[in-house]
Formats: sequence, structure tokens, C-alpha cells
Amino acid sequence: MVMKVAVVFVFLVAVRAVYGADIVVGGDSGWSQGFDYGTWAAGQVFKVGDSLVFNYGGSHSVAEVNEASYKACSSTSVIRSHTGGSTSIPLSATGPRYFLCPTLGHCSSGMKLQINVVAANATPTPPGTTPPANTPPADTPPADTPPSPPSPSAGSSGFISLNQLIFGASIACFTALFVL
Ligand SMILES: [Cu+2]
Repeated sequence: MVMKVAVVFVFLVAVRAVYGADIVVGGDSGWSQGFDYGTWAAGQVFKVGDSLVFNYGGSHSVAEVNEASYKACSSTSVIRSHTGGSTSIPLSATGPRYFLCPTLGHCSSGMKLQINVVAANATPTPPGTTPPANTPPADTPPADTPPSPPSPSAGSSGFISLNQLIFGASIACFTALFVL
């Protein structure tokens, strides 16, 4: 039983990996007025194989248009129009896609969505982050660093000089004692 569940789970994960994700436009806000789809889209990655899911009320619909119509909020030359409250649009090719709500006044008040579809195997860089820079190999081999003098010799050299000083002083004292 557990094995069966595990197999189904792996299968579902694999299916999701192959067929991509359902991206709900606007998230919980859906396709509606008073939502900033530009900001929303900037935080999303749209890949080939994903699907755009539009959820909307009866006063709205979805029209796919070209760039010029998108910029002008014009719905006179619609590539594809969708109605019915829930529309899933598969993203089958890379490049920009433009959508708007053709209801009068809705596009100009923000109901417009522009996305850029990237290849499924593309590794996107989220906005605000820089791609990892190639770290250059260390060009200074460790052999170049001069060998540090062993610390015991430095200590003993000081010890020797002190010894020599004591030895010299004692010789001088001895000599003076002898002379006097
Ligand atoms: Cu609308």
C-alpha cells in the first residue's frame, strides 16, 4: 500500500516536471480589476510547458493580443479570445505574450498582462540577484610564500645572546677579581 502511494507520488511529480506548472494569474486575486499584473508578472517565471490559468467573474474575459494592441489597450485585433470564467492557456513557445480584458475601461485601469515565456530548461535569475561569478583559480601557489623561520630558533637566539651577556659579565667579574 505504502509502495503504491509512493509510486503514484513519484509519477505525479514526474508528470508535473514534464508538463509544467499551472500559473494562476494574479494568484488569489485572479483576473480582476485593481490588481497590478505588471508587478505580479515580474515575480514569476513563465516556462514552456507551463499553463496560464485565468480565473475571472462574468464582467471580464481574456483576449490575447499583439504588442501594439496591448500598449494601446485595443481589442479590435484579437488573436484569441476566451470567456467562461476559467481559462487555461498553455505556454507552448518562448517569447512574449500579451493579454488584456476587453471589457470597456478594464485594460486602461490595469487589467492587462504581459509575460515572457522562457525555455523549460532555462535557469532563470530572479530579479535583484546577480548570477554567481566564476571564481578565478588561485594564481599564487603556496610555494611562493617564504618559509617562516621556526619560532624556537628565534627564542633560543635571544636566549643565547642573554647567555653570552651573562657569560661575558661573569668573565669580566672573574678577571677583575683575579686582577685585584
Ligand atoms: Cu475585466
